[in-house]
Amino acid sequence: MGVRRGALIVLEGVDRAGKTTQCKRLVQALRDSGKEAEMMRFPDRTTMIGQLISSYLEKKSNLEDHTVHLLFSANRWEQVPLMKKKLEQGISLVVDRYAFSGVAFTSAKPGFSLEWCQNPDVGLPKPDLVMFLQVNPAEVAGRGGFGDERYETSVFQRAVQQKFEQLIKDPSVNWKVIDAARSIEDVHTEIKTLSENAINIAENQPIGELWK
Ligand code: NYM
Repeated sequence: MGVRRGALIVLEGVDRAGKTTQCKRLVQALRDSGKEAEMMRFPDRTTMIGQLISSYLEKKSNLEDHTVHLLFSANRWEQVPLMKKKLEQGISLVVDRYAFSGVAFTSAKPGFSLEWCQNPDVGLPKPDLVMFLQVNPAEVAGRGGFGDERYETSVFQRAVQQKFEQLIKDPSVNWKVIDAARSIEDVHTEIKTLSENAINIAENQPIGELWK
């Protein structure tokens, strides 16, 4: 038998929910227990498409709303060959944001349906597990203020939160809602347990296609 594939594990949530901290902790914990794991993040600001996105987020340039949505999607698609290669080599990928952020952020703008926003990402490698780090704005107020990037206002983040709540209802995706208002350690323990289970199950399954 060939190598057992790695699992595609995604962390999602509004800004300041603790995704990046938890992704790093999870990769370290998986490695400590002898599993191969790597972190990825979207947007990946290092590519040419990623640089266009980064300049938009930093408000150094303006892009039309549909256009930037498609760039975020293209920024995922350009990593697909590498993602598949790593998964097939048995490396689990821990991903900080994925297509769900793409849909939640664009559909929070006026005039965008969930369906239109999902379409460009249909067929991406399907995550084996998507953990939604749930916080309410009052609970994270003590985590420091928003930065200066686009979308970093409490009004917009509330709209994004509502869109995530709609996406979580989709039973074709393996969503787990995590209470991220707890301590970093408690949240980590739950995420680690869920991820280890997902890795064990994914080993024997083909990589799925998202929203297809
Ligand atoms: N974002 C992220 C989108 O609008 N669409 C997407 O597809 C993705 C992946 O980019 N506010 C938004 C959410 C964030 C911003 O993310 C940058 P980060 O994790 O702060 O670098």
